[in-house]
Amino acid sequence: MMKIFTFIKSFYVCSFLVLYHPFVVTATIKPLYKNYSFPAVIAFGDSILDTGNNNFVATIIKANFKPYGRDFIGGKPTGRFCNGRIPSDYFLEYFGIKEAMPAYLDPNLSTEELLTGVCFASAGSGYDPLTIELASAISSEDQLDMFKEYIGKLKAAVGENKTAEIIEKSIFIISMGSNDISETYYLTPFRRIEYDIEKYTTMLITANSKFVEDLYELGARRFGVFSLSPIGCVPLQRTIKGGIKRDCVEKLNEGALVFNSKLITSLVDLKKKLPDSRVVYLENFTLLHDIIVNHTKYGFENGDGSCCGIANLELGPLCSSFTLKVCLDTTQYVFWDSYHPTEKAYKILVHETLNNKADEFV
Ligand SMILES: *[C@@H]1O[C@H](CO)[C@@H](O)[C@H](O)[C@H]1NC(C)=O
Ligand SMILES: *[C@@H]1O[C@H](CO)[C@@H](O)[C@H](O)[C@H]1NC(C)=O
Ligand SMILES: *[C@@H]1O[C@H](CO)[C@@H](O)[C@H](O)[C@H]1NC(C)=O
Ligand SMILES: *[C@@H]1O[C@H](CO)[C@@H](O)[C@H](O)[C@H]1NC(C)=O
Ligand SMILES: CC(=O)N[C@H]1CO[C@H](CO)[C@@H](O)[C@@H]1O
Repeated sequence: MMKIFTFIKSFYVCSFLVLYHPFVVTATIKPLYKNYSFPAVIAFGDSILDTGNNNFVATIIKANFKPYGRDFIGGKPTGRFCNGRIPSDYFLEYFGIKEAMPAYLDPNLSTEELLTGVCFASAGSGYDPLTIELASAISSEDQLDMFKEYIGKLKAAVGENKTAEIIEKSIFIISMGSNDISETYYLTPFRRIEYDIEKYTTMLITANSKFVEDLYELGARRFGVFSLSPIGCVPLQRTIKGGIKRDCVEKLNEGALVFNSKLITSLVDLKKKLPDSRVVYLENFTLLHDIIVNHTKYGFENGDGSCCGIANLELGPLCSSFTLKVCLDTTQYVFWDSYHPTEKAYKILVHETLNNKADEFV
């Protein structure tokens, strides 16, 4: 019985993929992680996780044109800020669910896609309302509203009880805060008038806790929250603030570390406060810092430049078919554009992190 069901399910998924997404024909359906089955992974946050929602939003922060997606399945630009797949996709793959996470705003989503995980993240987003205003991205509140609408769709498809079960057993990943700190706080003057970095990060962490609690109220139980990465070491910041040697901008990295230490504490508190929850801190600062600085150890030739562009400033519309140079071999670069890692770097990060942390979601 189980076998037949699995077969029918695989057949259904594969035919769907063949018909509508011819670039994902090799999707492997392997529903068990050890002895546990996570039905779906669902993502909220910013460009680290956005798989294409911004394609449907009036913002200039988009990546649905070449050379973005050059190494993605089918070589297709999808709106991912990367040459290929991003952490949302690698989470799903790690747990054997599917190869790629569709954006919730994609109008062509099948029921099967909804049931196995979609993305609500929006590039440029953050917890600070000013970040949303500056980027015209989808706010955390709006991402939550989209999620409520999604729950309605699941109920219509599989009923109340099955929906509750899916929400309870699935993994919710959240990545927010980078844009608040590196853009809104350090690049514009507005917030620094009222807040020092201590107060500002406290505000962000409070917003993160509220976001997790709101998801919990809606039935979610398994949360993974990303730490901030070494935001001072991205090619863009090195170029504009790193001086003649393009050093990492320590002030930004320190801001990220303040955020991370508060995040660790707040996640421990949340875990205690929310019965039956798993709240997992997904660290990547240390590892990404090591990958950037000691890049040769990981098989990269270039740790501080961006593959797309010549000025190490190219991002979004500046990394397009008009860009003067795009590197030939992306696997030699830690960074794809002036802000975002390549898929090779992302894959190392997700695998290392989940090798340490995946059991905590069970
Ligand atoms: C899965 O469950 C079986 C039977 O209970 C057990 O023998 C096995 O060790 C479990 N495997 C893992 C990876 O937990
Ligand atoms: C949705 O599918 C239709 C028909 O295949 C296609 O024309 C359209 O471009 C698709 N829309 C998106 C956003 O992928
Ligand atoms: C849904 O769950 C409730 C409570 O466990 C149960 O009473 C009800 O029969 C279930 N409904 C369906 C359609 O399975
Ligand atoms: C780079 O590698 C050296 C030697 O293993 C190590 O001491 C240092 O901490 C690493 N740098 C980073 C930023 O991780
Ligand atoms: C929590 C976690 O997974 N931390 C890891 C981050 O990366 C460093 C460097 O590889 C590991 O040592 C940590 O265990």
